[in-house]
Amino acid sequence: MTDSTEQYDVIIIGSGFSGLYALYHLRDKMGLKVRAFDGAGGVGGTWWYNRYPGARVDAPSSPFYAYTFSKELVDEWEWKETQTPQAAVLAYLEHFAERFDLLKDIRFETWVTSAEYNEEAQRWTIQTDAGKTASAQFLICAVGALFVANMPDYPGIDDFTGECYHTGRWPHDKVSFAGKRVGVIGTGSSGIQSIPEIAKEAEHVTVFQRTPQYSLPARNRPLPADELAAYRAEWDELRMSMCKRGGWPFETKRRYASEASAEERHAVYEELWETGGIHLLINSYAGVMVDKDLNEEVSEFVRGKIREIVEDPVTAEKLMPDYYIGTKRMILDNGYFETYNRDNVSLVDLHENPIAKFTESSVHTKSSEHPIDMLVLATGFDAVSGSMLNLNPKGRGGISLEEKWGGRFDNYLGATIAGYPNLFMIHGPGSPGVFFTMPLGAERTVDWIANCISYLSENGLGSAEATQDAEASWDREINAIADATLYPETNSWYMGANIPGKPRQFLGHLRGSQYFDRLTEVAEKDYEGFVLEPARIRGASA
Ligand code: NA7
Repeated sequence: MTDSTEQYDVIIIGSGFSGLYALYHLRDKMGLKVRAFDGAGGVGGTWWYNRYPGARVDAPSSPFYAYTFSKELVDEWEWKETQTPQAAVLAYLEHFAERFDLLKDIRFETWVTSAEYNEEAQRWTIQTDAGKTASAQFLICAVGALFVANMPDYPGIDDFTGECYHTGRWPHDKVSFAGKRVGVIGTGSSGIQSIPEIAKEAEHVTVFQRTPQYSLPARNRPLPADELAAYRAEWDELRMSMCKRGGWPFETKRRYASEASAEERHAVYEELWETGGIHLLINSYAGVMVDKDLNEEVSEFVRGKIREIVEDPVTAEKLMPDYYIGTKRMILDNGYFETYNRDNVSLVDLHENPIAKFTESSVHTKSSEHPIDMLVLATGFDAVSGSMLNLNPKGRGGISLEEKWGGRFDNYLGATIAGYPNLFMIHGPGSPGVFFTMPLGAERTVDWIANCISYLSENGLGSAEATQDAEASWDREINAIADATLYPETNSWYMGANIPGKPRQFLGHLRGSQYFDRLTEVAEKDYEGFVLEPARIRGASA
């Protein structure tokens, strides 16, 4: 550490939903000295990067994918559609940052290149690619669950000389597809949202599909002013409901499949398909993610819909998913399956016809050549753990996270790691992050971190560090929840299965409401599962 080292109470990495709220809360509500860093050129996190055509929030509807803590903010922001488009989410976050005067405390276009814990000082020291060194008692990693792009490693892919874009790193300038032959690899949310938009403009779109997906109609529509007003009028109840229902604001129907005939169940599925959104999964019958027979019935219903929509039966069969619906991240679309009825869209099933290589201007599969002008990689992310490993902090004894997480992403409460005192993750492995409405989840996690920081300060403590025993019991706790469901049956990014060589481990906590109760319980038990060390240096505690 040098004299020029900037000193803070808290350093935050990232300025998406989580990082911005952390900066606001810790600085303005707690009076701490806080600095945030972000490699991006502006606020927004995932919404800054994912500018691909068709990018939208996909659950639950506006205005619930937004901050919930400030009624004034809820009242003043006008949401225009039920499924907010990327540009509108970004505009909202820019507004938030300006409204609360956050920009002056964020360093943009500044990557944190190292983060190291100093055991003596009980502080973190970070270095940036701008040559700055900064130190803080607490390090909050708001680095995003879906940030590190998964780049496929096909032979010759670097030889391709046409335009090439990953959906998670989309250019800021408008990309024109007009007159172009576009190849899209990947049919997750990003592929399924972007393919219909690209097809409207491109000369031809060839979709290279590794795994067929279930997708439900989003039924995006303008959000009428009176509907928004009704949400505002009942905001406190709706927020409470989100806290109780895993981030979902509305009452869900309590229906049991065993009490209905097959015809009655089918009628319910039809009604919820027409309603659109995620309703088919959460509002049909209890236990869809647990009961194999029920799940298979819902899965088959959706397969039937795909057969109905897609006119060419050969293409329809290639689009048929065969795993339990919902066990890969559920997708909401605006006309995805219908897109295959266009003359300018074709589908390559990579299971029967795998990609062999790329050349300057073509994709060669086992049995065909596809000349393309542009390649769109909708191939997803090294999800949840990848962004923490990208940061690769060094904890006690200089142990890097890469070493610690070589075989398993051990953590406590999805927010802390043994060996990494005073480091907090938001939406890390073991948290409900990607299973809960993320802005609300971020608020509640930050509130808990803030309370922990206050507790340390009030009690003359310098550090909090999870124990390895606490990590082991947390691992058992979250796996017991996941193992009681169908999620582990499927190769998904929830299981780390999309990245070659990544340890297989369920990467989240499936019961968000229960999770936040557990956080409260740990705090009420004076941070059970943590070793709390006295502050070594007078006044070191924030
Ligand atoms: P996803 O959901 O991980 O989807 C990535 C897609 O790319 C998926 O269809 C993958 O197939 C496919 N993929 C990945 N690697 C390859 C290679 N090497 N070859 C062919 N196909 C490949 O990422 P998204 O960006 O769509 O969505 C991420 C989240 O963002 C989403 O869940 C929402 O939360 C928002 P696979 O299914 O793995 O076989």
